[in-house]
Amino acid sequence: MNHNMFCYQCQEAAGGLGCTIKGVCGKDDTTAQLQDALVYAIKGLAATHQALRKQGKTDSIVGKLIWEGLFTTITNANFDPEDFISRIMQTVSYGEKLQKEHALPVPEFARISIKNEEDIDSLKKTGAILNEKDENLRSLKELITYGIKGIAAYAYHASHLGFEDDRILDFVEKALVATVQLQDMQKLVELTLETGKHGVMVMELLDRANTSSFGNPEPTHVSITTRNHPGILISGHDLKDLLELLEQTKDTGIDVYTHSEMLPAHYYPVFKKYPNFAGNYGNAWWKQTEEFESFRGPILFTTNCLVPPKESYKDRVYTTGPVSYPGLRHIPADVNGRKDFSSIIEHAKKCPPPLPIEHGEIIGGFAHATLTSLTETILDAVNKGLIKRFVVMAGCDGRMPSRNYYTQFAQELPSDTVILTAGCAKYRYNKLGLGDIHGIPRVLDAGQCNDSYSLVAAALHLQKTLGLKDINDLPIIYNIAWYEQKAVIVLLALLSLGVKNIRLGPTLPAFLSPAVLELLVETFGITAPTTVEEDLTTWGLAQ
Ligand code: SF4
Ligand code: SF3
Repeated sequence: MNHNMFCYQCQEAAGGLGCTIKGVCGKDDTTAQLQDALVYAIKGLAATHQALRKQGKTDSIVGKLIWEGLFTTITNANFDPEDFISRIMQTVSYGEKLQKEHALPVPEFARISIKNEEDIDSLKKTGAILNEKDENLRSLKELITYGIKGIAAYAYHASHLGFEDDRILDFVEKALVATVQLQDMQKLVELTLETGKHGVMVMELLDRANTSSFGNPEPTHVSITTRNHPGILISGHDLKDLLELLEQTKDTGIDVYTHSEMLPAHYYPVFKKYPNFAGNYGNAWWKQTEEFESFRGPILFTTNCLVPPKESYKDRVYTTGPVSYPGLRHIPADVNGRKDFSSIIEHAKKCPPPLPIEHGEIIGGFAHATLTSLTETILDAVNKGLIKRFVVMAGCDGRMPSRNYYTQFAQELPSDTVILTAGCAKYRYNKLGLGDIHGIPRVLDAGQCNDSYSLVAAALHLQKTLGLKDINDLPIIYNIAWYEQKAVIVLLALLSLGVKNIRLGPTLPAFLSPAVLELLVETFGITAPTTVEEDLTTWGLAQ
């Protein structure tokens, strides 16, 4: 079959198979093909850097090109064909320069050269996912590539804060090359687990970067009401961008609100110092087309998830970093990495204050430091039979109606269960008022999707404290929601830590071929959720 495009990297892949005409996310075929071309060019650069490493040298620009380049190809980050063309040119020419300067012997696939539009067209064809005809090899290669996109996003944030680990980059380069060269199922399976291990490493690195820059998250009540000044809404995951925005707005009379995955910023001590850090506005990413209209002020996207904007508020949306969309204004970093947000601030001054859509507050800030400090209280509650089970419901949210499952599941859990969450999945149940158990909230939010690692770190601590042999012996079950590729690396990280019997939904990834899925079911017990009643019964939680 001839396709204009083929993409099956996210949970909303058309028909549960793949988007072939236009993405459900709004990505058009040209952008999809350019993303494939960029990923392929990055694989070539990875091979080039591996050759340089063999000469005992490294190049500091390569990591930046790999991390940011792959990040732009994550679902809902970048919809801008012009931006992709310039990234492809930059990646290819940097590879060529290194190859020439160091006379590097690189594999044939890494000898890419772009002189005109035809060369870009031919790279689009070479990079097309369906070029790998064997569906199982393709499945594993894409599983690894998507996991690496997740690693790239987290490594990008860590390096933004000055934290890097060359072991992660070295592995990623090798794995990217393997996705082009390797045709061995068993080796690709091993590489998938290795990818998960490096997912744990990168999340640890980012955790260190965040906590040393902004302090340890602490239990915090976050306002979801609005104030009476003009505001700027900041979305995405980049905490450094937020810090710069707060610094630049602090004496301007402009309030700053968080949106979606930026909510957990309120839990960090450093951001709390800003009186104009007003609260959180709205819900998970997919509701933005309704909620941005009533915000009435400018909105800054630092990373995914951007939904193609409506005309009614398009002129108020700004992008930065890996995010770009045709017609939206982009704030670049200067040579020192600093960003000038004055144009957004001036824009905000001309806007009316946001209209409230909700009232009250929500609580979060239960990352590993807090959870670890609560170990005794938690164990006491477990021993007294007040808490019977912890349910990890971390991950992403999405617009499919089937995700109501998660709201219903949370609602119907018995009152002696505690939900551990991270990522935007929490918006399905964090405003239900599920109460607390002797002061321990029944929804413990650790933070962003990358902070899912925090939940596992806390689980490992509990395992050690209780002297249990296996992490699966803890009274913890996993009912995880996924959407984009950062969730893929979170999943692979959990698997590499030995977590079994994860339910992954609302539907399993389209990129898992039947044989690869069977392998995951046999080895790790991964299944899709069924119905709330059936799943609660299976877990012995039906009331
Ligand atoms: Fe389709 Fe998801 Fe790919 Fe967008 S990212 S084109 S929705 S599979
Ligand atoms: Fe959400 Fe886009 Fe994944 Fe970071 S913001 S969890 S979907």
